[in-house]
Amino acid sequence: RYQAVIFDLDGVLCHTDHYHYLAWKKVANELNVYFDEKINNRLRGISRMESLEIVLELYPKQLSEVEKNHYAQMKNDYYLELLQSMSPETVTEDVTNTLNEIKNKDTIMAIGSSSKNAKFILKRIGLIDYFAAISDGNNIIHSKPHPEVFLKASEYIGVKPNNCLVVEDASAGIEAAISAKMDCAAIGDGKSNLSATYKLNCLSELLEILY
Ligand code: B16
Ligand code: MG
Repeated sequence: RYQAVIFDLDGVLCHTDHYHYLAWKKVANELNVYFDEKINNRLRGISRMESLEIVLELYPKQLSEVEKNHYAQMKNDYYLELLQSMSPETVTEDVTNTLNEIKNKDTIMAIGSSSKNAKFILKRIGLIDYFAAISDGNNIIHSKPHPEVFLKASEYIGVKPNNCLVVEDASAGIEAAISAKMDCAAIGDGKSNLSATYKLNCLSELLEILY
């Protein structure tokens, strides 16, 4: 039934979600606002500027657009620094084995990520060649939970939404998949979202759903 799998990136194929946390934590410290893992979970899957708005919820003053851009830039600069430690060796066996199995079965694979750094990360960790198309933060206007990023991915690969399965770690992403009329397998933090079609304890459980 599923002709294609659309993977989210952060929190699914790699653990850049922790780097996002550290980078936002640095910005929060700079602004002297409280920030923890629970707040960070709300940032999963949403865009950089929308994430900043959530970080600023506990900030007493109103920032100008220039100041907001400054903090968003600061976050991304630090995030990019943290990404320097990523390499093909940081990819888990669970991820590599699963992608190889899916490739062998000729199921199409694509990326549906809100990140503007998606291609850079995929190149760094050596996974870019697995994907027939990459839909990311650079080709969308609305970020998750809007379905645009997944609808664009399905358009790029020429597979109808109904025949695509999304893998997500974020509630915003699960909702985006459902609005795109795609089934969704939730992993990690996403498992607590009741709307997901399937729940995965590890990525290779995807193979049981697909074949
Ligand atoms: P960037 P995903 C998302 O990636 C992250 O989960 C989210 O925390 C981040 O704010 C967003 O990308 C934008 O990332 O600042 O690199 O453009 O989970 O959709 O792959
Ligand atoms: Mg994610």
